[in-house]
Amino acid sequence: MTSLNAKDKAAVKAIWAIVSGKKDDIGTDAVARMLTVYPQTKTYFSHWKDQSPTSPAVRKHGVKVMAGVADAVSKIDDLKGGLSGLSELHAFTLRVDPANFKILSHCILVVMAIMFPKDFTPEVHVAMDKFLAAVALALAEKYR
Ligand code: HNI
Repeated sequence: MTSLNAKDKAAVKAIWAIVSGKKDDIGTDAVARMLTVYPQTKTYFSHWKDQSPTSPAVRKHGVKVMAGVADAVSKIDDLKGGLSGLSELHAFTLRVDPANFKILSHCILVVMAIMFPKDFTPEVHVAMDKFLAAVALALAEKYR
């Protein structure tokens, strides 16, 4: 994976300043899309009463995930160190297959593009794609 350069980091921080006020909505829609488009991801949420896209559980989880992304933006210079606790949780407690990180990242990108069409330039797209890939890599760090 190509690592984030200074330009990418600046672009991520700039777009995050624009979208962060809507992060709960982005997360909700991204998780709803993940469960709809990639139904195999539902296996991790079998304990929810309601897995439908409009369920409160989906919003609750979308909010959690984007709080994690916000935290990652603040730790952009040391994602592996900064996200090690969250990586341990996903690896050992939740046992989430890391392939799913890529799936959710894709859904987050799609939702950002829909909600912020003017701001989601190709440069922003590249920077966010690289950032989310770096987050996914950091989250997968503790799996072995
Ligand atoms: Ni994830 C819990 C962040 C991807 C399944 N996840 C969390 C929490 C954060 C979080 C934060 C709450 C931790 C806590 O309670 O201390 N998750 C992230 C981030 C990504 C991600 C930043 C990727 C960008 N998680 C995924 C994926 C799946 C996933 C792709 C499965 C498809 N996560 C979970 C599950 C939980 C969870 C399951 C426990 C939540 C619950 O309530 O069941």
